[in-house]
Amino acid sequence: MPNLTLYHAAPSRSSVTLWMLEEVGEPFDLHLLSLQKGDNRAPAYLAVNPMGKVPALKHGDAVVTESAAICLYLADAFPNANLSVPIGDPRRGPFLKWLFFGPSVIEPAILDRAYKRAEEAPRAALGYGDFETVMDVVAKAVEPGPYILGDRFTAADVVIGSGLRWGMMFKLIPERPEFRAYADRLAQRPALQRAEARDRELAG
Ligand SMILES: N[C@@H](CCC(=O)N[C@@H](CS)C(=O)NCC(=O)O)C(=O)O
Repeated sequence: MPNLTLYHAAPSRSSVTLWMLEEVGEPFDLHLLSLQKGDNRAPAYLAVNPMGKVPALKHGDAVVTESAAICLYLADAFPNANLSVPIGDPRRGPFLKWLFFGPSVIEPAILDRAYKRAEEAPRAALGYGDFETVMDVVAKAVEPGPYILGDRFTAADVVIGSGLRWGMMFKLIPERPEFRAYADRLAQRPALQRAEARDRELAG
């Protein structure tokens, strides 16, 4: 019996971690929740993630929440999948930077633009600064390719790639040629194709 369980709603932010699990290649169970039916607010699930949000991952007795944290956890827990950058390797710095950049910079920049605040916050107070700078920085990072750290695909691509794919799909970010080319490269990955097919099946 797999000792990995993903609490998942299809499709949602937990799809990021479904893709990551497919990249890792270890057997896992899916515990499907319906956000529409409010399964995520039921006491049994709040005992797993008191935030009432997906994803959550159980690995034995360990529970990990937050999609980027789950990606990093899996990358480190299963080194044979070669999706992490080990401590001591100088590329560990950029690897962590991009893992954190997804949820703490790209996502808030996109959502603040989509849902305007009553009062605009000063640039210096916003962790992401401003939307245009975020887009420029990410475009420059993914342009050389094929991946965000160069020739090695890592968990950071799952996080950053998912953000860009989602942003373009909902037209929340400009479809820059650098983003499109990077997303197209990622779309070639069999693990992403498997995760998408599974989500389609689950959502259908
Ligand atoms: N920071 C969290 C965000 C998770 C999140 O917002 N998940 C959404 C699905 S896309 C959710 O569970 N929404 C249900 C709700 O808040 O009621 C992460 O990246 O894992």
